[in-house]
Amino acid sequence: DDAGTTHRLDAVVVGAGFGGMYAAYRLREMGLSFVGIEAGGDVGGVWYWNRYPGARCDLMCVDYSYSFSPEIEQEWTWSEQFAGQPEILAYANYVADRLHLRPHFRFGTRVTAATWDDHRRIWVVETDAGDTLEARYCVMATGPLSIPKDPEITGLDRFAGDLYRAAKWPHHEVDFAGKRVGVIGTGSTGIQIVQEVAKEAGELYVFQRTPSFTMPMRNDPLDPEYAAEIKRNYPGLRAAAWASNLGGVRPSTTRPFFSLPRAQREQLMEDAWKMGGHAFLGTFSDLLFNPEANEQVAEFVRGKIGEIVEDPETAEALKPRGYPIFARRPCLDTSYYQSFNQPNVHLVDCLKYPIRRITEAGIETEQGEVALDALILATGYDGLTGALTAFPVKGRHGRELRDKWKGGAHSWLGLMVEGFPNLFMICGANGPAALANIISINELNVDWLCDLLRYMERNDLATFEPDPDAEERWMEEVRALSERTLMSKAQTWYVGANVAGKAQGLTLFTGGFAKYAEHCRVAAQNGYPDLMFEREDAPVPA
Ligand code: NA7
Repeated sequence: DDAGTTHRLDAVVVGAGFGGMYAAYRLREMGLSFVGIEAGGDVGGVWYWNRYPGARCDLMCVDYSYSFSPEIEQEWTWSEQFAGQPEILAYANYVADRLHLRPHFRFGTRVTAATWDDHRRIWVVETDAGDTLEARYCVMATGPLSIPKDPEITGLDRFAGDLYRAAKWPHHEVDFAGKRVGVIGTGSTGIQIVQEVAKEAGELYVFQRTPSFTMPMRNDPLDPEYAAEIKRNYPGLRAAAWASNLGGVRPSTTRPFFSLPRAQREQLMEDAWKMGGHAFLGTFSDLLFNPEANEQVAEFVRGKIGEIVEDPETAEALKPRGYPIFARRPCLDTSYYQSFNQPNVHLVDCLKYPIRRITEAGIETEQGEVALDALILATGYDGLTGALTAFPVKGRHGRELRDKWKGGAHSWLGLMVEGFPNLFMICGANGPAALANIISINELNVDWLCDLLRYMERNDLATFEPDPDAEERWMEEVRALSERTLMSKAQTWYVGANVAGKAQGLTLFTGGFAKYAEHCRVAAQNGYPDLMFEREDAPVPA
């Protein structure tokens, strides 16, 4: 296709992360014509952008990999239990090469507008390259964490040293040896950066506002024998993952915290700490529901922080208080707390000494100025909705998605939106995105879409759209479930707290992956009763 040309496609796919890549593969298999648009220079999504030192997935690669291709499962060998960014990106590249996905995408191109044309029943998608694409369907594989957010601190543009954003990391080696480096942000990203850059930097200053809980990852290399065992057993591992709450093979349990006496609980917590990974969530069933159980586990982890960190004042400042453990994304680290025992690593407690401004020379807090040669921003994302509110998405009668979502993300199954016909979201904001294995969600959503498209073809249907009542019912289900969890009791990107002016509240489906998959399956039965269809030959709406 030449840039600028306009001809009717079956679909436009936005994004070439793991969702968009899989969508491209399946749509091609169905014989549909489509074009993919990707802002990054290549495939990989977040793994293309997040090249910061220490970037790693906190899901094990037995989960964080495609399950649809037995060939790729056998051909690709992971080197570690939890893979690092370079290996995940290499995997994305391998898949793209193996399945010849790259020719479908226009890289380095950003969508600037997507508009539904009521009369022609097509999406008109415009890009910053000046292309206009017309397609029957628009598939948004835009990711829940793709719009990075700078901190709202005055003077950011004045800093004279080297400024790095975790989510837009340069493609060349960055040398911090001997340098005075600052990191703002102590979420999953900041924690991974700190433990890595601490090994190298002359002085490392960690600007911490809200401390996170982090647990030992206990990552292991995969020896060839175990890698072979995994390959032999993929079918069973995948089946277990797809039947689980998290869309992965992590342990789960029905045992509530107070079903055991104190000594036994303590022992299980010690075991979970030793086991590492997300073992805690598989040890007790009610940690996200029972505040008293939650607090006891939080206190256990605070105790561990106190044991690891030698300086009592630093240890105290690193201990999270005032929100439930696991209500923020639980981080997994390799040596985060240990880093603070190094003489070159300094914690700056921004709850005690808030940041006033960024200066030419560094960061000024209420305690004074810290001079820096380099500053790293690990300040998070406009999560879940950011990518689809970053440009105008216009549905019927010119109605904009960002207006519809003023009060928070609102959709049917996180898949589609009333008033926006033939728009399909992969890993949308009202599904289990961010709370379950995103690769499982991607596969589930894309497969579901393909079944729907086949159904439409068989029945001469031109458009789909959720019934407004069905959408309302889904959001009611989401709300009812979320009221029962402690997840909304922390100020996080899950609830929109990190973006000024954003609607607050938990719009994610917290019922777990397996239940979500069941909802999707049921929704597809008996001719999709929750969807409204227009026939190919129906009169165009006035
Ligand atoms: P997060 O988890 O949103 O963390 C962002 C961090 O940046 C968090 O510690 C914030 O503190 C901090 N932040 C943001 N703005 C400021 C200002 N102005 N001053 C000081 N500190 C600030 O993003 P991540 O990238 O770490 O992780 C996102 C997801 O990626 C993660 O959940 C995993 O799913 C993978 P705050 O909490 O607002 O006090």
